[in-house]
Amino acid sequence: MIRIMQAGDPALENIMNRHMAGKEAAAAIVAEIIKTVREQGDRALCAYTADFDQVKLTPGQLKVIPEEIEEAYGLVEKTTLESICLARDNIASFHRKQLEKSWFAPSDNGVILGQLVRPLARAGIYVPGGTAVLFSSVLMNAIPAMVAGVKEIVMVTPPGKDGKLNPYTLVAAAEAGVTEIYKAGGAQAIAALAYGTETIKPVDKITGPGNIYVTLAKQQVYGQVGIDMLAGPSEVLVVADETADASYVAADLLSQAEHDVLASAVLLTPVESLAEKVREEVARQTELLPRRDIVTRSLTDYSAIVITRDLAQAVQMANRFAPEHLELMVKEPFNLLCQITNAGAVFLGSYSPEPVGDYWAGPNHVLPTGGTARFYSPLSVDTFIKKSSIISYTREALEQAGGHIADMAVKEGLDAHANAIRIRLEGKGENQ
Ligand code: HSO
Ligand code: ZN
Repeated sequence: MIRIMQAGDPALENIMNRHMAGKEAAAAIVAEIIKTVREQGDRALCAYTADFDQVKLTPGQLKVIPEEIEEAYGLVEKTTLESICLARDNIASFHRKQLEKSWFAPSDNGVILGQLVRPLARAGIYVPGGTAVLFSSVLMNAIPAMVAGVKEIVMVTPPGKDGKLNPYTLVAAAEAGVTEIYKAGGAQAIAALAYGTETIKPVDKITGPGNIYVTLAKQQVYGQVGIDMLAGPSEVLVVADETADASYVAADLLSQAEHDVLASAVLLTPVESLAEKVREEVARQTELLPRRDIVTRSLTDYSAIVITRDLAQAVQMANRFAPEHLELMVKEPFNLLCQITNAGAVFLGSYSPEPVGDYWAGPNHVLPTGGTARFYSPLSVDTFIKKSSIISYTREALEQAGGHIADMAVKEGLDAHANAIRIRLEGKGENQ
């Protein structure tokens, strides 16, 4: 069960240094899977699906057909379809605000500089199977791609034991603008997206969360394709003061603890009585949860209630932890926000529990984990665009700058570079 400790407790280091436990052994297995899919294509993909997912598919059955999507619509409750569509609209509207325009900056001497913004041509989205099918992640990956203008949005996800895909996943994909769906999961699906098989055309970038095998596969194919980030188990860190409701804090800690046995849920508070109450509440609420076995393990390993000297120390520790989700359950959350430097998403006040962000509000729920919020950002429209720099010089502008450029080139020992300037300015070109 969750422990209470003081801010200086050495056990905290283990939680601070959480990420990708068991990495080395899995990396070798993943490398082998990628190599085999590169060499054998669909045949390997189907063989791994038979092995890992216990589903026998022929290459012709990998791609989801329109009838399967129609069937899924028949299985999803009207109310849930409505929830999916409303969430989609919130997510789309938030992400539309992220769209960047191309720009051109002309100068007096005729020079035009600029930046062209273009969507990726083809994006691959990984959607995990596992103990809970998170169809909300389909929305969170596909919608930014659609808003960015990506024409081909390809989804891969492992089939269930019956060879079918989860109907909510299929409906969410259809509603979020996914254009192709394949029944494939694990490192083998990542390899297929990166290198292509007879059935799956390679993509430009792979996004989406996954287990350690999927994450390592993304790391290993990076360079061949782009990736969004290396997402690990979910985390929540709550900073709370005496105004926080212990039952809310406990519920929010549990909401992330139930994701994974490796998930991390941390409370930082200077208020000892709150710490005690939250511990009792966590114990009470855990008993009522269907996933209490998972919760109990994640609360024991990577979770803690930490008593800090004051709120300032809590903020300092939160910044070091760089959590995926940070909840500020304090009297003046916006004041504290000014001091936050590292967090995937920040939830302010008592009525912004983390699941509001998981499903609904609009910001993306694919967020940096394991302390990587120090340098990664949430998944966004930016993930699915790229930029080209624009440079247009006139003869006049080149005459002004040519001497400097040629000089720098010669000093680097690159005479051909200098010649590309001189040939234009010394009147030796064919057209002069
Ligand atoms: N909290 C997870 C996302 C999720 N939660 C999906 C529920 N469904 C990512 O950190
Ligand atoms: Zn969640």
